[in-house]
Amino acid sequence: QFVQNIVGHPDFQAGRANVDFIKDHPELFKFKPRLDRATRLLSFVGDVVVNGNPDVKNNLDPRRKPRRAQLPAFDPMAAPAPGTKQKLHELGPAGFAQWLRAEPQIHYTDTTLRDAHQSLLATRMRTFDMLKVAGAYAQQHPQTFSMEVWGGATFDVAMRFLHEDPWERLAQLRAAIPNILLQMLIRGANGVGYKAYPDNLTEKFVEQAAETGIDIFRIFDSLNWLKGMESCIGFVRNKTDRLAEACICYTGDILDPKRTKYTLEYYLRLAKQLEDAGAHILCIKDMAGLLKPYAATELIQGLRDTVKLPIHLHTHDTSSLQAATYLKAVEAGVNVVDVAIGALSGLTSQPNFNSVVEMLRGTERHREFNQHSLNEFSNYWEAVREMYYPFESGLMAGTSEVFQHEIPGGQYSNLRPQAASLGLLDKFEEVKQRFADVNDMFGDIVKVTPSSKVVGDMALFMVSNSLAPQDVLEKGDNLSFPESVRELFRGDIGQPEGGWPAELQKVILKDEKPFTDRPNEHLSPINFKKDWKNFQEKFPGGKFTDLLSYLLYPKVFEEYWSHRQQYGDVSQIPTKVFFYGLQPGEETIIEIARGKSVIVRLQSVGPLNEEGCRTIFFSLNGQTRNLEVRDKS
Ligand code: 3PY
Ligand code: ZN
Repeated sequence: QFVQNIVGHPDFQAGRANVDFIKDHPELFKFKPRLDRATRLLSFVGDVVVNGNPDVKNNLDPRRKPRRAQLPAFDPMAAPAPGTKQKLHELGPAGFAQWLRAEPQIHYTDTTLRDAHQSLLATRMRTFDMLKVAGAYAQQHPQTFSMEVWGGATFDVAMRFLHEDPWERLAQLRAAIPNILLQMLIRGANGVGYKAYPDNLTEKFVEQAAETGIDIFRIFDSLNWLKGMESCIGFVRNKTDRLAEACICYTGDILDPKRTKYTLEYYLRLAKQLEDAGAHILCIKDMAGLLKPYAATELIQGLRDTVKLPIHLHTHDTSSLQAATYLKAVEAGVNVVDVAIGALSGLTSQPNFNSVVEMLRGTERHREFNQHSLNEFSNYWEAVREMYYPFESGLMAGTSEVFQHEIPGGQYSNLRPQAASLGLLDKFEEVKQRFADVNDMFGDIVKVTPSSKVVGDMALFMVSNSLAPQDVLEKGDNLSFPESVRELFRGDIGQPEGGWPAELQKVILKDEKPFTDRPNEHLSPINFKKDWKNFQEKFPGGKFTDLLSYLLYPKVFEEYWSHRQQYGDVSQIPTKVFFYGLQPGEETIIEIARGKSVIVRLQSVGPLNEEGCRTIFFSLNGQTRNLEVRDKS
């Protein structure tokens, strides 16, 4: 604290600190008393009790009474059986890829802890609910190929809304799941962000993610631009002993003769380039769920003939057809498919793990799973999901509309609240239509984060300003387009197949010059030595992984950090209490440190006092504690 007081002092920062600096400033010795861990967590709970959790408070439904989730059966004393993690260690990445390609039975990736909740619940699943069952899952289902647990939007959402450290989440999951490969989604040169980052930052990020627990890096580019993926594939191959899984993002429809841009030949060519760039595994990333069953047959047969890599299929079940796609893909020789546990599957999430296993039972490619246990996990997640109701997307049934609008599953659950925040919820149908129009205007591009976000931004911009597609070109000179649209057309996130439509590009960029080389070439590399030193001064006690979070998301990290200083590690608070607080007389247990729990009971909330605060009476392990909480209403 003393050092903090010194370096934070304006005179010190302005270089006006002479030998008498400490003597002249007695206030440097004034320390804010550091609250103990339990009190800091209590003050968070107290704040939610008085003011609500800002992330849900405008979306509450008092009729909802989330149930207590029942944990699946497992033996806490038994070690999990060895799985793919040990196999990778034994064979090394190249040997592992060869082994996988030759596997006769189908493999499954469980996406429950990443894409499923990103696509259904706006990425809000907390580490708390994951850790409750992670160890049990590792023990009960060690034959799972991999678990997607990290990356994509989870990285920033963990800090931004859940006030959690994403690196700690990963480390904790790694410790709980020592036997199954853990995988992440990385947006190539855009890392886990929405823009290009200096290459040496992505390189450090990859190294650190591998060290913390990632085994498979699923790498994609939001425009299928090879240059956006090559360096990341190289970092995984050359700087780690983990697996580089490179993606072809699937868009359009290879069976539709009118769609001539993204043909079977296009995908096969890209797959070969990814193999040549060093990928160990090839992923078909069908982010919107557009790969229809008979198209899957053609694509997977074509890929098996074109590359020697194992093939991993990812889809979203938005249309509710994708189990049929998996059936055809399995028949055509796909090696791994992505599924989510029953209660977090379907709609904009992945197909249902429990049901897909049953679909293949009795066939040659079936892999045995304990269905009773899978259903226990599903029941657990069903009860947990009830606590996240404010984040549900509102999509009630599968929709074939997705074949028109092509909105990715992971974006759908976010686009609605984005539209709502602009007062456009009643015009959501129009937003979806504009999404499709914008895709046409942009030249039919691959739409996945971050390119899909830009298409969404443009669609919302057009609906807000009552603009039809022809208006954009006609009135474009007088329009000021969203910043993300200008960045896209400038080349900030890469180049699309066939380039940008020139006329629209001119209207959007006006006099600004676009570039066509790698956006990363325009960025100075990070000076880690200098930045680490500055970081430690600004955030004393911060870890190296915190520096990476800061470099990727400076503002989000700063807010996360100050929350952490004020309240401690809130990931320990049970989800119901985290979002909804406690009612007078209600009790909860919080594990404040490994093996050390406290029982917290809310006794009463006092009236508003003259300072605008309320006194809250808690009992902590039976002893009364009162706290002053500012009422922000
Ligand atoms: C992400 O990048 O977050 C995605 O899930 C893309 O599908
Ligand atoms: Zn996805």
